[in-house]
Amino acid sequence: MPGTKNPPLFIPNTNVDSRWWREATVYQIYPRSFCDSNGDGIGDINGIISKIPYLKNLGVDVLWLCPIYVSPQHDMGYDIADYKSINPDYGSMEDWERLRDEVHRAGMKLIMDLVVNHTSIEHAWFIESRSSRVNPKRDWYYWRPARIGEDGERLPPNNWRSFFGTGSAWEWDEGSQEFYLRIFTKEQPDLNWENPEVRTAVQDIVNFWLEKGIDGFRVDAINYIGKPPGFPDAAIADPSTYYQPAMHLYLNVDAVHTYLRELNLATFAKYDAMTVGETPYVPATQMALDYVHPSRNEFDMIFQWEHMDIDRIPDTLLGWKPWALPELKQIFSRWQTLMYEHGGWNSLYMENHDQGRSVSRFGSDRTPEFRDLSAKMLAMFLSTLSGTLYIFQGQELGMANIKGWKLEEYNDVVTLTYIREKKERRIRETNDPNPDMSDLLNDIQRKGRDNGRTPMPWTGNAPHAGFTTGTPWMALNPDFAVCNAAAAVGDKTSVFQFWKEMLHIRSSWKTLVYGAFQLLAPGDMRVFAYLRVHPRAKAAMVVLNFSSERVEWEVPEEACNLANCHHVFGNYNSVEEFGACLILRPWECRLYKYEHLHS
Ligand code: TEU
Ligand code: CA
Repeated sequence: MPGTKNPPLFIPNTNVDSRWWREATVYQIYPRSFCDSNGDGIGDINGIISKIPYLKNLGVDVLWLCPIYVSPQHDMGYDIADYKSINPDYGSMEDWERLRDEVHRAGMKLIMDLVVNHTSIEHAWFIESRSSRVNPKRDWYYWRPARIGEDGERLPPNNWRSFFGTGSAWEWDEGSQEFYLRIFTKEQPDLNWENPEVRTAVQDIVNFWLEKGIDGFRVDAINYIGKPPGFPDAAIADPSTYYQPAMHLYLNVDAVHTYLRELNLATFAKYDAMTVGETPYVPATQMALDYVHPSRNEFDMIFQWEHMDIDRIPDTLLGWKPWALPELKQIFSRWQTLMYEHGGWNSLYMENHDQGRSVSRFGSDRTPEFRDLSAKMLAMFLSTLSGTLYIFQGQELGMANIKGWKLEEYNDVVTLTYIREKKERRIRETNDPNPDMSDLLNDIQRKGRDNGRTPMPWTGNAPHAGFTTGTPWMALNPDFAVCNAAAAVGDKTSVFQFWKEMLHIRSSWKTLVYGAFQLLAPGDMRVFAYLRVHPRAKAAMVVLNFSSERVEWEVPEEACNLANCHHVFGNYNSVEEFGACLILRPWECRLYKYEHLHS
């Protein structure tokens, strides 16, 4: 190691193999809001096909479609009524096959969303199941008799709270006089995975799509599929209500791993498919490795949630709380290190259809200039970490959260539930039938799921930003005149072009995808900086100013001693010579390369 007195920084992990998805960048499409081809106001498959050149130009490798199956859309397609048919809103199976072929012809892959913790209440399985207590499919879902309270009143089988609010996780069925479990909305009954017939039916769906030539799955809410034996009551954490948070009881139970291995061996393992499991409430410990370690045969990677929950008040749906940069650094450092040291694999994301826009949460949307700079800074952040990279539609434009909507304009079921429950409580407490609720806007503007779901702004000078020639199913983010794809593609200095360049740099620099991660200056409140080191490729240093201020940053000794450090890319034009102290401008990001340093 020339030019340094330090010992090797890392013992490199030689365990990971070279599967195609490791170096891939996945682009997540929310089909309803992507591109409408026939003027009905709803994005569709043909619209996606028309944008393949745009996606190819950006440089992504895999497209992930949020659910496009038949669904009554109580939770926007995450309530599936028929897993093997396309919702007519989006097109036909022939359209989908054409999409698959066009994506493959363009040299990209296609993955789909698999939602099997629950079905829709309109799924044939559930219709049968609820039809009578002796129906052969009764046991495909969780049915339980009522519990009788002290005053003879009918109570749900236990005190679990729904994940989507503060009410019960159980729903009473008048017809068959029992409760069914539904962790999410009442239109999303949980499947009973204890029943082997259910597991076989799920395997059949997965193989159906793999046989059709898809390249993998994002698997929804998958750590919810095992339920604790006996459905014990949750301890009382919130004395103000009967229903209690019960995630610690129903998430990550042992049986989940048995079911996942069985599923994997019967399906994914037989194809060269990639899998990413969505798993809220999994910490960076052995628990995470249990899902992703290659020796486990469960998933290739998971979506961990710790950074997404950093600004959420625990046990609230959308309650916002301030966060500090050192905490974010620790979260990423833990995940990067855990996977590197144990041969697991990370997924890298800061946005999806359930989240506010990253530039508004982790950067700044206060001025157009800051938005632009901080969106680029966040792009450099994500694309210089180890793992498979995910970009959510619009993130490549630096789209920000919606400003200026009134409470009544929000659509999403989580937001509506949040408002309704707060309102009911306020009415009870104040006796005012029409209490002022406008204070909730602060939380919703920051964390509401609608922020990620507004239609894609394709151009600044057509009605509805060129998303549709009709009436869009959901209003657009009002800022589309300044933030749209046509403007971004045509401007060399845009966020889009910055992403494109970062993906290009990443694709030819193994250190960024595979290297070890070493956090620098962990306590610094404004600068997030780290080294990336690989045994056979050049090392990198990334320096990110997570603030609107000018910062004089002393380069820590372990990064200073390394030889021949030079600037590769950043979001400002001119950058001073590398030295012991760097002057960082607001939201500045810099990527450095060490010419002679391997580990
Ligand atoms: O999300 C799972 C999940 O845990 C979410 O409930 C998340 O915590 C919430 O959206 C935060 O506001 C998946 C899907 O991504 C989501 O769109 C679905 O609503 C949910 O599953 C139910 O299928
Ligand atoms: Ca349409």
